Amino acid sequence: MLNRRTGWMKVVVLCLSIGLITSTMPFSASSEAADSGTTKKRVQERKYKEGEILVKFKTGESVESLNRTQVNHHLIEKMDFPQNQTKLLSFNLQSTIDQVVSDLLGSGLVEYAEPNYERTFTVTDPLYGEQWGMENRGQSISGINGTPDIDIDAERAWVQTRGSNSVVVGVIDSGIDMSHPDLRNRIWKNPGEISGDGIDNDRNGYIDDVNGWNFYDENNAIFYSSNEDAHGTHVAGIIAANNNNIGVTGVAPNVKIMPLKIMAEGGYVSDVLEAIAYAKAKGVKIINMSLGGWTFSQAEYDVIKNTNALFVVAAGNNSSNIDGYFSSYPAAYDLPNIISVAAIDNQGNVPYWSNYGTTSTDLAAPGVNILSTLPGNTYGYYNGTSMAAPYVTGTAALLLSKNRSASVLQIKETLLKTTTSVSSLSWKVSTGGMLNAGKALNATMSGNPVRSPAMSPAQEAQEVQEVHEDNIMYRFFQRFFNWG
Ligand SMILES: [Ca+2]
Ligand SMILES: [Ca+2]
Ligand SMILES: [Ca+2]
Ligand SMILES: [Ca+2]
Repeated sequence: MLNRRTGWMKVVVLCLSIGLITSTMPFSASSEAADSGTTKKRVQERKYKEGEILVKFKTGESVESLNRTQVNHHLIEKMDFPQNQTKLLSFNLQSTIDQVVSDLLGSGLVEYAEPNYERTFTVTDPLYGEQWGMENRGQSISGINGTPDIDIDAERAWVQTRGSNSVVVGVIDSGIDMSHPDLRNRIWKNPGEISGDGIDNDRNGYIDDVNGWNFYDENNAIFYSSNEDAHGTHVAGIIAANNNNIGVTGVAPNVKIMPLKIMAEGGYVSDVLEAIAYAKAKGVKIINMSLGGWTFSQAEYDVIKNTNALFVVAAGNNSSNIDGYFSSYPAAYDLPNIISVAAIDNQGNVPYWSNYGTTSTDLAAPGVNILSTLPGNTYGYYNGTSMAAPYVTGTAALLLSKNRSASVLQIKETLLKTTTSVSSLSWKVSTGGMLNAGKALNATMSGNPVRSPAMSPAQEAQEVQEVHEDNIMYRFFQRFFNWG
């Protein structure tokens, strides 16, 4: 097994510093599901629309028949549902819902009266309470109490969409355990390829590439071993794990993942180039790259520049300001179709190992104690900017699902303009904020995201100059006060 790759002569060495894994604790879904105290608390909460009540009047009765009760609570008919003889009434906010309900029932004129209860997206995955990055209610994760609302507001996003089956996200990474119950049906299927006939049916140069390709070994085996392919399996689950009754849920649980395996412990730029070309030929618009190295590659830069896709890239885990000499690529390439992602923990702190840079990183996303899928039907917590990037990728996929005609730059702009400001990020990432999927999915996309044509060349020059001065100021502060 050790020798299975001898004979591989690859020239360009990409120094990979992927997925800093400080605590990997695979466990089975059933053993951990029971002790989540937060779930119980949520069930007990009664959420309803303030100042509204649903009422069914007895035959012949109406709001007017209520006389004093109507006046006391200022009851007004808001909506009528004649098919089940029910009305939605509004009432004076000085009255409590319990008073209004009891007065209505006491009148003897109604069959029932109840609050206008809230209905939200139902998350039935038993480990969902551990996924603080989605909704942080202050729950304890690996013994660390979270800060409420340091999260991506996933549930607000899911009200808009959970993603579309026809949106495909490329995952350039290690392999993916496609047989994991939480990833089953989430893996892209090549519509032009017939499985196992030894023929390249869609003539893209790859024989029997039914679910993507393994560029590392040059075959169609997306999964090789639990060790080798844990990283890609974890990343895939953060993006698109099924919203079912098992395990975790992904940010975009209805989209499809295209596995593009380019590495085991490490990989090479040559395979990155091949993987991007493959995804591009299939029309993939969003590509996750939870990988990097400190060497600038002109070839990698050019292929990303010439591909009309959004590349969501991990900033890296070297504790570096990647605006400077010790950088990380592809995160630090100055290209409009790259989003570079730093990590944040469940208390809103940037972990010491996360790379950053107000020019070269855009935003932060949850990257500490992130629970996701692992090979062999298990789950585990990983740390790393490798885990943060897929949160952004999943959100980009939701945006594309909601608006299929959105351009790459519109998606990027929407993600960046809707971040939540977090104080620890103000000198770390260009937006000074963390991903907020809820805000992103509820924002309107602008028509021309690149630059308003109304801006004159002089105004543009001014803007460039201001950005330049900001950077100089930042470097000044950094040098003299040793910030960051
Ligand atoms: Ca929240
Ligand atoms: Ca083929
Ligand atoms: Ca075939
Ligand atoms: Ca699940």
